[in-house]
Amino acid sequence: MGRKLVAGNWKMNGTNADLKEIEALGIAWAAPRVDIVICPPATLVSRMAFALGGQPIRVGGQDCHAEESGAHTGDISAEMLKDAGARYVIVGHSERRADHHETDEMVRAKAEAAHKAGLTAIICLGESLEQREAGETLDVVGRQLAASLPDGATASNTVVAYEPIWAIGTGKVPSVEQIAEVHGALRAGLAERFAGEADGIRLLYGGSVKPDNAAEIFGVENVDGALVGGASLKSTDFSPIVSAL
Ligand code: G2H
Repeated sequence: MGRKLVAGNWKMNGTNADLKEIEALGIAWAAPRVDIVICPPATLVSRMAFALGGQPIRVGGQDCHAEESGAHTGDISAEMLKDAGARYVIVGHSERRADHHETDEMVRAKAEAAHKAGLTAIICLGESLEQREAGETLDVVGRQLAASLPDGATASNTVVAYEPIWAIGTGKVPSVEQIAEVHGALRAGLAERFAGEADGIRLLYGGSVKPDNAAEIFGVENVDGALVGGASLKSTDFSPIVSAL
């Protein structure tokens, strides 16, 4: 198992003025034991990477196109993110899957593009409330894991984030038993396909992670960190989450 990882997903929030939140983080002390990534909107990737300078906090994109370049107005390629200073990119977030009709196949192609550019792909998956209530959770995430991860996934180029859609931005969090069940199934799924790499591919939990529930979530077996949305926007919320890991 590599080092634990906390990634902040700013979603469509943040302007230049918010870079002060990064400066205020004051979590360089956590760096020897925790990998820290912030994924701001694309407009801030370059500025944030520059602002972080030599600090051991990495910058990530929130999405990338599957192709390197071309006639895709409004899109950004993995190479462009790399060039702007990013080291990570989130792909397949449920908001992208819903708002932009992204399929597992598209997510897999984006993850392949990220790998080709030398970025680590944070591949998101998770069930809807209807699927959870129908008892389909393990089938759904198993299918997403199989179809969204490229064959070339390794411990260094891939992170998987389990984000139950019903827990995103709602304040609802699955029980530790529910998280343990899904993360255990994901680890087994990785072991079946990636053998020696499986233990090193980090499994993040995402969905309403806050300072007051982070320690409990991080105590669950097979949870290697978190993908944090709302609580990553303010240093006063994000710092205690990092310290809980
Ligand atoms: C889930 C998560 C971050 P939040 O989308 O990816 O957001 O922590 O606001 O639920």
